Amino acid sequence: MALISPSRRLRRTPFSDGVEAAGVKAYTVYNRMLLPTVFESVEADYRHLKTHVQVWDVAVERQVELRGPDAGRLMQMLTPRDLRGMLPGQCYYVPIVDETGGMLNDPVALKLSEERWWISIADSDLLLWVKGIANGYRLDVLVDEPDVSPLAVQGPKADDLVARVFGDAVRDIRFFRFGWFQFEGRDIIVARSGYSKQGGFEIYVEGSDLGMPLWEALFDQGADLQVRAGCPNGIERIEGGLLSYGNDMTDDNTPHECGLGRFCDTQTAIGCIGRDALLRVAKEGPVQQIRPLAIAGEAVPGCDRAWPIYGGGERVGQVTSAAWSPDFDTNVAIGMVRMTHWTPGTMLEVETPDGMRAAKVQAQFWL
Ligand code: THG
Repeated sequence: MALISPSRRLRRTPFSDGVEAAGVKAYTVYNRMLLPTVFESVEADYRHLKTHVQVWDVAVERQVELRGPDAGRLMQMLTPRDLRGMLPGQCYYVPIVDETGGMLNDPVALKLSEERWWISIADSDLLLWVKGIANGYRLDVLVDEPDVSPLAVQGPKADDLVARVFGDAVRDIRFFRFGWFQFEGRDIIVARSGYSKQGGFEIYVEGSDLGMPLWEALFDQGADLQVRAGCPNGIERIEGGLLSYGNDMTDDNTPHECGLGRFCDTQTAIGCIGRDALLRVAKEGPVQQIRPLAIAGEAVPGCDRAWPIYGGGERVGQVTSAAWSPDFDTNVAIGMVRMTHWTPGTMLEVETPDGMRAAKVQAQFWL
């Protein structure tokens, strides 16, 4: 592919200087911002992530802030996950749906207080939908995108590295919880979360001026831990079944089709805008659903368009993400598969750019 021309519309991040100095080799665009995809090579980055610790510029995970007396009510209007039991200091993975039950985004929501929430979004313009709802319903809430940029620290040595910078108390943060920690005299949110299955943290850097000082501190403190710049890894996230909005699902899919039914409490999520639509589709059950697939043969090329899936000569779905897995010695893939062919063990055929390949529906993801 040709190069992408830089411009002001394609936003840099507070960490871009560090990412460039670390020798980034490729970017994608996410929320109109630069997201690194390769440093050494996708396979070398994968091995390093699973062995050591990496610092990821995930500033593309923009925050939609809700602030005001109606913040909690607005948050519940956006998602079919029941938020009544959610406490300040918790993170929830929340499907966001429109009035048809279609997925608009699959963010992580942070409850800072009863009247203040951050929605840490995937790649779609959620801010516009949320502003529209807030204004259309005349809610008493401010909705905007604050100057907050997440920096992820992922990998088996993440606890050691983050403890050196923020203190040993970070070791006590539980999964999908966060606390406030000091850096250079400023209060910063540190959460135990991140877009890998290797463990680690996400640091919500508030104020772009803090970006490079924090980046430098992590690299200064992590030299003997073999810390490197990294990024969400295209192999590891498929092994782990972490979905990618815009790739693995779009607004044409319901949360149930995406396998996110466990994050929907459609009966009790009173106020959710897509609730009636989801109650209807949940009763019937989905007719297609995301499945892990192992694709036979040599390493497949990058999946930059949906690859048709066939079963008994008929089209029964599509592969939306795929990569060669060194650890599992097969191509790992995510596909949307029709009900008639989604049972684990079912043999299918996938039309890849390199020709037809055999594929097998897996019982679960690899990590
Ligand atoms: N962290 C934060 N913001 C994000 C992402 C993130 N915004 C964009 C994107 N990632 C949103 N999508 C996801 C997808 C999966 C997860 C988080 C965000 C995730 N899933 C875990 C899993 O499936 O194992 C845990 C879910 C749970 O049990 O609650 O972490 O990564 N800040």
